[in-house]
This record gives sequence, structure tokens and C-alpha cells, in this order.
Amino acid sequence: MKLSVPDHSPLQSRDFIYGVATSAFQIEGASDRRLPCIWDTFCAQPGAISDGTDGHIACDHYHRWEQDLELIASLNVDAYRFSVSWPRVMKEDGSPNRSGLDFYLQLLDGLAARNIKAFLTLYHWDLPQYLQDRGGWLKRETAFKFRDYADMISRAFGDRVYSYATLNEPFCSAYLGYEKGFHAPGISDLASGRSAAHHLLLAHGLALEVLNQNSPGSFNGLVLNMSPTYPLSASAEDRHAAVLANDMLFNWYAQPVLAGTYPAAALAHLPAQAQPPIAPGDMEIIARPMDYLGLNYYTRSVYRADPDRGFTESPPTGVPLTDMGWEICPQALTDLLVDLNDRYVLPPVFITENGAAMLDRKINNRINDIDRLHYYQGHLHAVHDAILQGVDIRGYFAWSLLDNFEWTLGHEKRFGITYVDYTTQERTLKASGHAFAEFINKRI
Ligand code: GCO
Repeated sequence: MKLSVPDHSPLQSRDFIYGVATSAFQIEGASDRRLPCIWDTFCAQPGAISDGTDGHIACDHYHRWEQDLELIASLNVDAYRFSVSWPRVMKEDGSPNRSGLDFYLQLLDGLAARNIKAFLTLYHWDLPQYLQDRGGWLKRETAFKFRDYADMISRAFGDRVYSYATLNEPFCSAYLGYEKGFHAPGISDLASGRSAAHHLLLAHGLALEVLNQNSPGSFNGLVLNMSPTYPLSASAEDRHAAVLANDMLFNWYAQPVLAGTYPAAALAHLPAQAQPPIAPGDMEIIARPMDYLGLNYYTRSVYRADPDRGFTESPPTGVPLTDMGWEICPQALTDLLVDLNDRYVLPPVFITENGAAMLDRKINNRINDIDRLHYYQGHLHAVHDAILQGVDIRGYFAWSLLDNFEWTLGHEKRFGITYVDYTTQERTLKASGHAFAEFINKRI
């Protein structure tokens, strides 16, 4: 099977940026060459990671980066999205860790030599543990530490980075990490979740200012994940529940950065002690104009009314699922993009992650992941449809370049377009990877 889009689609243009994405903790390994982060601590808790794995070796990318660059180049992509490990590049006293910076500098050089644009994310969840020991994202001070880190990186790398993202998915850091306790640092408390979210948003705004100062030539923005919410039934109660879920979970991040306010219905839904700790001037900092918005999309979610909590997620039934148990629903990606474009004055949008975990089988050294290919095919069409409906979308990144450490699911779930054998660290391009490379190459 080949990947295709309709004739004359904007997705066939060489100006449309295609890339593959990864993140530091999920692929790098070499934990002995950096300070500990909150995910090291979390992984060490018995039972926290389903298969007992951790990030100490991961895909060993730290030692295999040259081979991985060759792999990226072989995909014909325009761009590579990766993240910098904060505890690798900065010491506890705030001074740079030279060997950590050099690792990323050689990666940037390697990308430039291959004519591949660098999309660099500053924070993909790996907070230095010493900051967590002082309260982590519960502390306003952490936002200022993040600004210092952004300052250091953008002074060192400047516009060798085509695009900086401040944060990846603050929803996951705050909601999963501090409100539900599913992710590091494993805190489950409503007020903590909302406080962490606010400080993350503040960190984004503060960092964006220094990125714009230090690297005005790069495209600077933020990456949000969104799972558009749908009502289980057409009843007014369920429809209200779906809107509230969106305001509490996803629009909680979009509206502050795009319009400078938290969603009113969500604020009204939260008890007094869980209101976000907004200081005067914060919302202006948070809503600083961005060069682009990155969106990560995997699935939609369905909600029904719940008299106690306001809304409850209803698990998918009778629909196609990925190996994560997530509904495959390309139409919801189009709906999401069009809806955001209707509600806000959007900056240019990049789809910074999209992809699927599937049950891959390696047979005769081949991985014929036709189900993943169908997933990509459907979602490329969804992006095409959104552009035709007026959304300014500039690029699309497949998650992920490699099978990698899938957080609490360890190595059990494979999202890569490249298969990784974790015993030998051998990489094998899957059928989806071959098709992606061919599709990108055929652009006009
Ligand atoms: C993200 C992710 C990735 C995950 C992917 C699949 O940015 O969404 O955190 O790190 O691996 O989303 O769950």
C-alpha cells in the first residue's frame, strides 16, 4: 500500500513541511551522562511502568545519533522534531553542562549537513529532579528557572534551530502528573494540577519572550495535545458535559495562550482552593503572540453527564482501535482544526505529532504494518480537508521516528515507523516508514 492524498492537494507541495518526531527521555538513554529527572524517579517506583523498563538505555540514541540521523535522512523528511533534556544541559547551579550542549550541537550540525530543519522542544516532561525536590511545577519559581534554561539554550543554539517549542503537552505534565498521578511526579490532587498548569503556562510565556529575543529568526511556539470531546448522546446534559470536559482538559491550555483567559465554565466548575494562582500580568505573558501552534492529535474522546463530577469519559465501543485502545477517528482531527480556527485567531499550525501504536510483528525481517499505514492515510486526508476548509496548516510530523519508551507502558507499545529491537538496538524501517519516505519524495 502507498500513501496518497487527493490530486493538487496542498499536502503535495514541497513547501509543506514533513517530519518525524521523538523526545529525549523516550529515546536517548545515557542517563549516566545527565542529572536525574522526575521520570527516573517515577520509573524506579515498583509497578509504575507496566513492563518494569525505564529511560536508562531506551533506544540508546545518545550513542547512536549518527546512525539515527542517517535513518531520518533516508526518509526524505524536511524536518526532525526532538527535545532537549534539561538535566543533560544544565547543572544544578544553573551553569551549562558543556558535554550535554555539545551532544545537541553535533546533532544540529548533522541535521544542517543533511538539509533537515531542526524543530526543538525545550520541555518534553523531564523536569530535573532537584527542581521537583523544591516543589517542581507547584512552585512559581520553576517558571523562572525554565526561562533561564530557555535563555541558555537559545543563546547557545540561536537560529540554527528552525523552530523552538517551549513545552510539549502541558496537559500531560500538569493533569496526568500533578492532578491524576498517572505520570511523574505522581501527585494526585486537583488544586496541585491546576497550580502546575498555571506555572507551566507562565513558563511558556516567559520562555517565549527570551526565545524571540535571542532567536528572532526562528519560528517560536507551543505544542498542545488535544483530544476533541464529543457527547455520548444528543441530550443537553451530555452535550454540556462534552463542552465542560474540553474546557477543563484541553481548552484549559488553548484559551489562555490564544485569548488570554481561562475558560469561564471551567473556572466556575473548580472549587475555590483549586483556582489557578494568577498573579497580576500573568495572562498577558501567557498570551504573548506565537509564531505557530503545534498540535498533537491521536484520538477523540466521548463524554457523558455525571451528576458528581460534571463529566465522565465513555470508553469507545464498536469502533476501530489502535493498540493503545484509542479510537481511530481521522474526521475528529479535521473537526478539531476547523473548530479551533473558528474560535480563535490562530497562528500557523503544525501537526507536531500524529501516529498509532499497533501490534507489530517482525516476520522475515519485515514489519508489514498495514494498519498503521491506514491510520496515516486517513489522517493525512483529514489534514487536507482542514486546509481546504481554511485552516493554515504548514506541516505534519509522524510520531514517531522510532519505537521508544512509551512512558507508563514502557516498551510494550510501539509507535515507530521504525521497529526497534531492544536487545540488539537494531532499527528496521516498517512498511509505514517506507511508504512515508516514498510519499514525501513524490511531492511536486
Ligand atoms: C506526546 C507524547 C509522546 C507519546 C505519544 C504517544 O507528546 O504526546 O508524549 O511522548 O509517546 O503521545 O502516547
